[in-house]
This record gives sequence, C-alpha cells and structure tokens, in this order.
Amino acid sequence: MQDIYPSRCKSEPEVLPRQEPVARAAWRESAPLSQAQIEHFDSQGFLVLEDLFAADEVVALQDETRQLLADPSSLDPETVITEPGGSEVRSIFAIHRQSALLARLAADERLAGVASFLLDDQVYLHQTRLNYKPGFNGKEFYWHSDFETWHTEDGMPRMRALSMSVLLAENTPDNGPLMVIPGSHKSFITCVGETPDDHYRSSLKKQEYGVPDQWNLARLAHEHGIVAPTGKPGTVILFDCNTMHGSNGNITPFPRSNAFMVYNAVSNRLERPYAAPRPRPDFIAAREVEPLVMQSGSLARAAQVERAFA
Ligand code: 6CS
Ligand code: FE
Repeated sequence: MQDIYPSRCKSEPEVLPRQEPVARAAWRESAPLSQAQIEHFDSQGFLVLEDLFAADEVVALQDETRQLLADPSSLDPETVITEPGGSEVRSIFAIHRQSALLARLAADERLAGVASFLLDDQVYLHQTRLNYKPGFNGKEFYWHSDFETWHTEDGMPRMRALSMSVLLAENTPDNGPLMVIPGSHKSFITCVGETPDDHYRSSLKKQEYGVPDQWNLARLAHEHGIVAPTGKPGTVILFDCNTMHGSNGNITPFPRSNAFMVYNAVSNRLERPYAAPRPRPDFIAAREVEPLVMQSGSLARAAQVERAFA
C-alpha cells in the first residue's frame, strides 16, 4: 500500500494532513455511544467513559493486576518491561495472553463493542499492556503519536485503530496521568531519525526515536491546549491512534496503573514496517489477526469462575 504517512525518512519534520475519518460510523439507535460522545471523539481525538463497570468488577481487575505484579515470575519475561535504570515494573505486555480475566476485559462489549463501532469494522487486539507508574519512581512517557510508531515500526497502514486505558488506580492530577492534546489527531507530525535495529528494546523504557519535534509540539499545545483526564478506578479513557499524548513522572507515593488495550480494524492489519529494519515482536504488535468475539456479563463473575476452575 502506498505510504501516505512517510516518517523517519527526511531531515526535517513535516505536518501532513490526516487523510481519513476518525469516527467511522454515524450515530444510530443501536450505537453504544451517544451522538455527543461520537462527536467529541471525532473532533477531540479522545473520550472519557465513566461508570462502565460495577464496583465488584473493578475490584476483580485490581486484585488480578495486583497478583500479576506481585508475582511476575509467572509471566513471559520478555513481556515485562522495567523502568529505565531501575527494577520497578513499568509495563507488562501481551497481558490478554497471560491473564484470562484481562483477556475477558479486552473482549468485553463495553470496550470492544465501542471500538468496533467507532472503527466501523470487526476489531482485534494489536497490543495490550498493563502500565504501572510506581510511586516515587514512575518515569514519564514523552510526547508521541502511537500511530507514528505503529505505522513505521509495525506496518500499520491506516489510522483505523484506537487505544483504551482502563484506570485501575485513582489517576489524579499529581501521579502522572495521561495527557492528550485535543485535536492533535487531525494532523500527522513526521519524525526525523531512522529507526535503529531492535528499537523496542529501548523505546518501551524511554522513547528516543519517533519523538515529535519541540516546535510542532509547542505549536499543537498552544493551539489546542493540554488535557489530563483524571478519574477513579474503572474510568476508561479512549484515544485515537494518532492523538498526541504523553505522561509525566510520578514522584507521589500513589501508584498510577491502567490496563491498556489497542483495538485495530481487521481491515487495517499490519504489513511490512514502513520505516524500520524488521517487524517488532508479536508480543508488542500482533501479526495474527483474531477478530474479537464480544463478551458480556460481569467481570467479577468471570473472575470467580476462573478461580473455581484454576
Ligand atoms: O511502542 C508502542 O507500541 C507503545 N509505546 C508507547 C509509548 N505508546 C504506545 C504503545 O504502548
Ligand atoms: Fe502511547
């Protein structure tokens, strides 16, 4: 497919227009979102959904993620990413393959059904991760567009993917919440600097390539402002694959943790990387397309059943 978003190939950054819609379906009676929510996502590039889950579901998710963090030895070691220069766990990738409950969360129609509606296609999981931003030592995630990485390093052809961050701890203004630049998803900021071999070995700790230039970041921030959605555990923050986002470090004693699911349209499956020596490993970017079968019902019940048969 022709590369309409060429990045990491020129000596100067460029601002290219987004050449495709954001919300790809119009409101209808059966839509899982209101007209206002669809419009907000389309124009702002993000949306916050509150109270999707019952209290006992949130507790079941917190228990599960606490156990995974407490005993990382049960996890595939290459999926466990530690903080730069430290041993604190920063992320656990491919979490839907290592936890039945988080696989069930990812397939829940309250999440996957919304993604499928907005992307107007069947969806599969491009990437999942648990993000922990430990108290005192949680480091930042510098500004970036996920799509810039998924396009150049994973070969994602079009902007037809979105992320959902399910908050598992209170995200406050102080403990390094996600920051987005509303409206930034409408233009593609190309990055300078060729992708190094095996870039993911460093980028998942601290991203150095695929980082937008300060002039364009400043321009976007001055034009659109910066929003840092906060919320109680169970809050869901959706954002478009090309929305500029980042998060500050966490020097408070209060950890910030979330479950992060990336839904890609089945019609947008990965091809060859557009600007990297070779594809990234499957635990970061799924190359097998397995359309999600929507699940419904209580996550707390699913956790109970899981424990009963474990
Ligand atoms: O490289 C990636 O795919 C991951 N890195 C960041 C900072 N956000 C998107 C994604 O989780
Ligand atoms: Fe990101």
